[in-house]
Amino acid sequence: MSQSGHKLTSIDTLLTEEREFKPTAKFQAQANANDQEIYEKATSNPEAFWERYARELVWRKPWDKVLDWNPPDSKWFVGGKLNITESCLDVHIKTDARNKAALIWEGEPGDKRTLTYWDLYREVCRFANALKSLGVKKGDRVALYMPMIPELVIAVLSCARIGAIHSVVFGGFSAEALSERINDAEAKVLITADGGYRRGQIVQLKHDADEALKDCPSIEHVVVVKRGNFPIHFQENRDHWWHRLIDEADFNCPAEEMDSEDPLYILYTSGTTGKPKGIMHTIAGYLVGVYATTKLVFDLKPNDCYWCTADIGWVTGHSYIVYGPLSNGATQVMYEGAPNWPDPDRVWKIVENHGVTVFYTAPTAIRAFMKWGEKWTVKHDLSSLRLLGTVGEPINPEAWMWYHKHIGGEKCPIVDTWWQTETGHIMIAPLPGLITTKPGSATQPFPSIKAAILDDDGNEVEHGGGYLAILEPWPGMLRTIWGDHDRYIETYWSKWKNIYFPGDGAKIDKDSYYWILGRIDDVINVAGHRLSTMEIESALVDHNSVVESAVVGITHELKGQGIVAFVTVGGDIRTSPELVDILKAHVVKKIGALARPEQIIFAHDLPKTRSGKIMRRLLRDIASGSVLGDVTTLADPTVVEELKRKYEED
Ligand code: 7RM
Repeated sequence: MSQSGHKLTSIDTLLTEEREFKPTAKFQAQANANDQEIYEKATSNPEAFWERYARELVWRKPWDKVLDWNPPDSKWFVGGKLNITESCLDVHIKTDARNKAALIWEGEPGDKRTLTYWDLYREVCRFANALKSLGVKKGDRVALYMPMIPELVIAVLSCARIGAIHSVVFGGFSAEALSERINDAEAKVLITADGGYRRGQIVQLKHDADEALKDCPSIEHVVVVKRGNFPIHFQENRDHWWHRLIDEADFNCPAEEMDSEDPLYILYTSGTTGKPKGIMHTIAGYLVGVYATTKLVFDLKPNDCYWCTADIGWVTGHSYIVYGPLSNGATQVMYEGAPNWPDPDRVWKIVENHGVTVFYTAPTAIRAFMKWGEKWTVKHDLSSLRLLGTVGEPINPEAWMWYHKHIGGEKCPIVDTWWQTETGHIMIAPLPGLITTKPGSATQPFPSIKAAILDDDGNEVEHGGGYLAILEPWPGMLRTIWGDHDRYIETYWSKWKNIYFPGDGAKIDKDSYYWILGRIDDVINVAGHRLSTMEIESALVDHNSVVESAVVGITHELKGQGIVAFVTVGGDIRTSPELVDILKAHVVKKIGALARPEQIIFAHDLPKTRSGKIMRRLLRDIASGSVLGDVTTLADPTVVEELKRKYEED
């Protein structure tokens, strides 16, 4: 049901984007996927498609059956035995990759470390033994609250090596958020650090962890990495220095044999309401999914230098920093700090210094780069780049074009990848050697993935907008919400029968391309028309003075809802009442009078989650004069306070 109470069938789509970018013959010739047949074959036999990639990985015992589908419960590679770290580490130290860089790490202050596959293997074995010495066993939960340092990758893999279930909690979360997650998973050990660096400041991880642990009875031990020289409180018997523990630990740690369907990790996602959901993934299907998507979508080759800018505290880091790239034997860059520290060209400096070839980031970061301006990108030689990716939100066509031109030098394919914490791996994205891209579209489902646009009754929308749906199971799908299988069924499987409901709106065009329109909860209803925030925002961003925008609906006497647009302008643009009129007219010109904003509010910044997604819910509260809802997941709480003040003045 919509906010105004009508029954909804579809979303009206207004914006049209005609630009197209074909893969070059040169790119196609070298691509990991360069035969269109891959799609047809995968559609006609999805299980055989995944099996092919499963065979490229390390198994102790092969599976008896690829899929056991008992809706909404799936089991993949049934009967298989493996340890995921053997596909990420052991396999590479037996090949030429043994002495190749696995992680090229840079700390925010400028310190650097490089770990080869051999180094990483040894460190993982040592720390796995250290965890064992603390009594951690197969099936135990271990919480991680760490900065983006190599020890975070090592700790994740060490858990997997001994069959413990990791639960990474983003280092920017509060003590309260940490304790809630530790308690839900009943974690036995917490791994943290004295601190980390962000914008030149010290993030007091151990201090916050101590706060959190006042209320966490399940925690028996805490391991602390010494990242800096930060004074911390140390509790004898409970707390252990990482470096002391590994000093005493053996370098040899045989991997625990696990079942395909044993849990690998829990990762919490905070929805708009209720407590965070512990999304649970199992081992084999997830591994096969991240391995194949990394190989085909990012087109990784042994000599690539890959960089995903996400934090490992988010699923993007789990799948496309830890398990996907390492199972592919990739060399990757990892960076600890802020993208604009000490200057807005830090990211481009890293790309140039390390010769990054494949770069994966979020639209929110791209819009920030746009705002900071090209003077920072032209300072660096970005010619090593050959493929770009985006994830996390719909990318506005103008941001896509900017990325294409100023970062990709008009020669790099862009892979816009739609997926979720729940899906585990990429679900809709172009294969860069095969698919013509269109700015703002995630293009086509990954081979074998069966997506559709449905209406409320589950009827397929053939052209136009509606709810995105996934019709068949896929290997990396979540298996449950930790401790709450009913909520799993209720949240994802009760909208239609045996069909997965991701909660996003999307439209499909004449070429069967998918355009993700954002979260269903954000859809605006103007005079009976359902408008996606994404299209109005993209119309605003299309104007050359605007770099970012968020639109929300507020109650309107006549129309049901009226549109309020929050707008951030480029670094050198002055705002004025004239600009308000110009922007309103621009939206009307781009998509029609229906989408004309009632109000435009200029904002320095928009409220975002710590992973960079715009929180329209809070803007709705501001625009409708309501009491602000939950602000605990905001990256910067001062942003809403300022906007609230500003809105009240306007
Ligand atoms: C990977 C990740 C999931 C939600 C998802 C969408 C949005 C993600 C795209 C996107 C448009 C994309 N996991 N989303 N990728 N929207 N185009 N390429 O972000 O669990 O944190 O978020 O993010 O709404 O449902 S997540």
